[in-house]
Amino acid sequence: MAAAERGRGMTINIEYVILRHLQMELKAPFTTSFGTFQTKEFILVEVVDCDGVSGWGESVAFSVPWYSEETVKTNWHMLEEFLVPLLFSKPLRHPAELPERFAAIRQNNMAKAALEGAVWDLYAKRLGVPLCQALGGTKKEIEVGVSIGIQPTVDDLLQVIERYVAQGYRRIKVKIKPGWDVDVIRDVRRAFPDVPLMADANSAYTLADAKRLQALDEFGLMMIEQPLAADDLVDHVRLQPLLKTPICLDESIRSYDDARKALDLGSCRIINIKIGRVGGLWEAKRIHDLCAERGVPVWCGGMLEAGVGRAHNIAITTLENFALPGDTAASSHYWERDIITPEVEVHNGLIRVPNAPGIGYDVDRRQVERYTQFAKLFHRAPTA
Ligand code: OSB
Ligand code: MG
Repeated sequence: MAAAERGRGMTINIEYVILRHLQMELKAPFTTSFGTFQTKEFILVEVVDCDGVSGWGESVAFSVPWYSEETVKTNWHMLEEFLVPLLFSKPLRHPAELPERFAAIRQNNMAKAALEGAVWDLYAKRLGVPLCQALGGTKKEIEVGVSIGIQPTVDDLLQVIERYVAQGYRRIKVKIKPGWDVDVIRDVRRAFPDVPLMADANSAYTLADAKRLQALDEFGLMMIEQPLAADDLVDHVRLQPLLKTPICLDESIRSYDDARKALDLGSCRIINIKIGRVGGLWEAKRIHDLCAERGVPVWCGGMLEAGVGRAHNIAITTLENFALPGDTAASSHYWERDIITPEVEVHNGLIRVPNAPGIGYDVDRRQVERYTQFAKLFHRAPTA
């Protein structure tokens, strides 16, 4: 692509990095099989170049290591002690150089992705192109669904679904766990016979529950997400042939190689790509390309992101093989007031992809300041 070619000759001269620790209240508590989120704490990364241009990234790690082992504090530690120093360690010409540089540090994918994402935003802004274009995305609008947490009662759940169906979301994802599964999905199906529907177990089951999971087959779910252990590829191979419903993996896929192994083994038929979980936009794109080659559809997962993370999700979803609606709901689904302007809006289940350079949304510094609890600036060491 012309823009990418033009980018080859340039250097990215990052002068300093600011890490901010933000805290925002969700509009409503969000409950999964592993716990409830009400307050979201996260790290916002700002990289600033020699001309004062800023790039933005957002860490999707939560305060508690429920979803994965990373937390806000471990991310801060990794960024401060290792990743920011690696970023400054030698000249950088292209953000795609970062995964190799960060490979010196094992795992800690969400910390890596937050910094890599900020550099991608800066890079695209310097090129004067939208981030989606810098990544090779083509869609002008993306289809989105919504992920609905476990509710106090089935009636509550049906009411919430009603609201989102009325808003036009392209599919409904319901969280399940043992005891909140077959009966609940049956009631949802009865109330909404035609809605594209899926269930996310967040690894709440084992192979011993195969019968229970088979009982979900009759409801025509698009997929069941991560039924078994968060680090498993092998038990899922045994489960998939027992089910008609396609298995989609979320937690288990942390890299291109995980995706390759899962597809080779037959652990899943669909992959949920989360930029943070796989270590950044470049790895996300590689997994997307692999799945495209293999005829396996992907979609973009969510981590209850604020606006910056949401904007990155929108950009990656413009790649062609993000063929199924993702979890990138509107800002107003989560927040009274987001940290970007305009906020992410969903009309008729579609998000119009912004075409301003970089992430395409302005970071609202007043809101960022309002939510920031503390911050730290890291300057590139002066060169001799
Ligand atoms: O498994 O996809 C998940 C939220 C927190 C942790 C894990 C998951 C989720 C969601 C919500 O499903 C997606 C979103 O709306 O951001
Ligand atoms: Mg999931």
